[in-house]
Amino acid sequence: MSRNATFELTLTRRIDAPCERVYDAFVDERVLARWSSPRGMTIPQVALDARVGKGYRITMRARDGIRYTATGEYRVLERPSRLAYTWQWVDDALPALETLVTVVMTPGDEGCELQMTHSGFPDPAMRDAHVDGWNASLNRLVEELDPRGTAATLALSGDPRSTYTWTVRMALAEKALRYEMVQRAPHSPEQVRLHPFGRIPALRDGDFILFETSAIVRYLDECFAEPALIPGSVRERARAEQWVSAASSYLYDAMIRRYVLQYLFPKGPDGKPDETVIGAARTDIARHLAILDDAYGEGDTLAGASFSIADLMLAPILHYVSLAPGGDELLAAAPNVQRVLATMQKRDSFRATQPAG
Ligand SMILES: N[C@@H](CCC(=O)N[C@@H](CS)C(=O)NCC(=O)O)C(=O)O
Repeated sequence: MSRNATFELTLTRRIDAPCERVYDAFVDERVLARWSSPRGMTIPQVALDARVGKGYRITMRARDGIRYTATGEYRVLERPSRLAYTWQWVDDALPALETLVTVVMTPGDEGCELQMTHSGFPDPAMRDAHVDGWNASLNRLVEELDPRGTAATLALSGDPRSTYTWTVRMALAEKALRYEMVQRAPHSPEQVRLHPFGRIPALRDGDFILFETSAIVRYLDECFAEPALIPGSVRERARAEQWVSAASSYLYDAMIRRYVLQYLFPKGPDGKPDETVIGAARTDIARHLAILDDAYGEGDTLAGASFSIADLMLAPILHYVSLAPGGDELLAAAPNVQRVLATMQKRDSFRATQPAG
């Protein structure tokens, strides 16, 4: 390590597990292979000999197939409180500089306090380039060891009745992810702290906060591989994006804002639903449903052969239309949409997330 290599990063995690298990997760090949890369990457190879002076080799593989390999030598192995090992990337794309990882584990009231320091970076930029990767890997470590699983890092803020929140909840259910549902009203001060525009939902993953339903579903899809909710081919991916955009820009506006919400929160004369607004919305909805009816044809999905983000956006919107006064009549004129909605309503992810009442 060079004498100028003075920059370091320190991250901490409280893990609901004994320090022995946390320590072992760093030196057990099989466990290390489950967490030692950011989500969305696989770990095709882990080999190690956990003795001072001996070493390890970890290969990570990104979705685009590019492999990144780190190797190093163990310097300190004091179970269950401390370990230190050198870290060096062996790929051309990354700096082959030797750095040092030190992990200190301290028993706390609720499990183990972990402090990880990665030191020896020659400049702040190189140090900063490692922060996201470590944060994401430590999130996986927490999931690996904490009985609450991903609930330890994933929290969705919103209202289960909102169509956008429901879409994200369906995505989480499709991927069988555990998470904490935090009930928040739009524009509440707590929500504005996560989502500067005040809308719902927003996702928190550890210290990473994300808003906009489509971005959240894409993030979940990249982080948690199966089942894929974003189609694999270029054209199908573009098609999915087309329908996500149409759902947000046109369908939500007519079907939810100007129709369903007019009944739930009437703003017309005498506190009644505004029939003028509803009449105009129904005209647009009939047109929109005809477009969707054509797009679905005899199929059950909008982009490619599998259920995707596009269908996830539509499921709650169409369901609410079916519940609104006169909604059945609108849907009856679009038999393909009616059939697709019935299929969606039978999905486990739909049933598991259907708002109460
Ligand atoms: N573009 C946002 C839209 C989210 C949104 O509009 N959510 C509704 C609830 S379904 C909301 O927060 N409405 C409050 C408002 O319109 O001020 C997304 O994709 O997440």
